Amino acid sequence: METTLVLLKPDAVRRGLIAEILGRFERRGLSFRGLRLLVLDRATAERHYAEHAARPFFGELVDFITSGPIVAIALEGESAISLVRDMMGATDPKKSALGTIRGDLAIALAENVIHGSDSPASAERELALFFGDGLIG
Ligand code: D4T
Repeated sequence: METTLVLLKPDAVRRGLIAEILGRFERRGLSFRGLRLLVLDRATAERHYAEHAARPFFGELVDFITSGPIVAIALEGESAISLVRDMMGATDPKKSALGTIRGDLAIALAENVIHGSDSPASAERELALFFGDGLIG
C-alpha cells in the first residue's frame, strides 16, 4: 500500500471540477486518508515547489498555486503514486492522452488542473507539508 499527495489546483476548483476528479479516484478504488480545502501561503507554496526554484516559471507557478482555494488529498491504494501519475496524464495537457485527467479536462501547461507526487520520497515530503498533523486511520 502507498499513500500519495494530490492537489487540485486553483483552476480545478474555480472551474467546478472537484467532484469530477474525486469521482475518478473513488471509481478507481483509491481511498481518501486526508481531504482539505485551503489557500496556500507563498512560503508553503515555495517549499512545495522547491525543486523548481531556479526555473524561469517559478514566480508564475507560485502566483498561480496561491491564487485561490486548492484541495489537498492524501490518497491510498496499491501503487497509488504511479497509478495517480498515470491517471493525471502528461504535464503538458496538449500531450496528455485522452482518458487522463489532464487529457480530458485541461489545455494549458500552467493551468494543468492537478498535482500528484512523483516518487515515494516526494510523497513523504509533500504529505508532511499538507498533512503534518496526521492522516485518518
Ligand atoms: P506538478 O508538479 O504540478 O504535479 O506537475 P508535474 O510534476 O506533472 O510537472 P513539473 O513538476 O515538471 O511542473 C510543475 C508545474 O509547473 C508548471 N510548468 C511546468 C510551467 O508552468 N511551465 C513549464 O515550462 C513547466 C515545465 C506545470 C506544472
